[in-house]
Amino acid sequence: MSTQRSLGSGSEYPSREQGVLRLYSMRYCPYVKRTRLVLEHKNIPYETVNIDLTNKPEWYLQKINCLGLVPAIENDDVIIFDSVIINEYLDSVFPGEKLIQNDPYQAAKDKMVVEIWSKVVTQYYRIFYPGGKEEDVVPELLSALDRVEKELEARNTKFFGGDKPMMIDFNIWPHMERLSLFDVQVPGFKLDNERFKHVTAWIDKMTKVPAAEKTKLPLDNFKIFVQSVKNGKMDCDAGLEE
Ligand SMILES: N[C@@H](CCC(=O)N[C@@H](CS)C(=O)NCC(=O)O)C(=O)O
Repeated sequence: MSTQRSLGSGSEYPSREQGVLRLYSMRYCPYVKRTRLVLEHKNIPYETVNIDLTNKPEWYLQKINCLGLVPAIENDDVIIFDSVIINEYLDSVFPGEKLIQNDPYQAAKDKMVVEIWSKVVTQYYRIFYPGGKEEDVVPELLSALDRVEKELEARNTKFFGGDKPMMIDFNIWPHMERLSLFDVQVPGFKLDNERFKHVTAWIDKMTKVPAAEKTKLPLDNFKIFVQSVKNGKMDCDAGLEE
């Protein structure tokens, strides 16, 4: 089974079929999207159960993730939460080409770039939530992004991972996709493709990766979601028909 509308407090734990991997999600969560990208890219079949993060089901906190965050996955007796941990597990357990570099030093370098990227994400959230002032945040966000631009320039590759997208690309993409649509939050915002030459070229390439196309953020619904957050009451079902 797959739910669309999110489940909240008082709901029943949805019964499962053996052998079907379940993704616990919230339709607009960028961390969930990291895992969706890997599931899609590796062609791993899965079902989705959406969680109302404003009113979490008791069973979710008791059985799946005591921290109450999405994503989490459940596959028979396996329960894992946190996008990076889940993605590493999926990459090592499921067949197909590996998304994490074989060389431990290269794999560590990739994770360091995701760490550098996470400083951009921190600034992004300062403006995403009510009260964030763009004039304070945007300059800091852009200078954090300068460091990412430098990393990509130094690598001199099409994707962060090389000739094709790797785990590093999928772990960075969800928030970068939002940055490329940042004028939803900051009217008129556009990434300067001189200052961010390598990053903007990478964005162009990533939008054409099949897993990214398949999980593309639905812009109209995302706008409704952003507005609900700005109004102080996040609507996890934003854009769904009644
Ligand atoms: N480090 C976690 C972060 C996940 C996260 O922050 N998810 C948000 C939704 S985008 C969440 O579940 N928020 C619920 C809450 O904070 O209570 C990961 O990478 O999975």
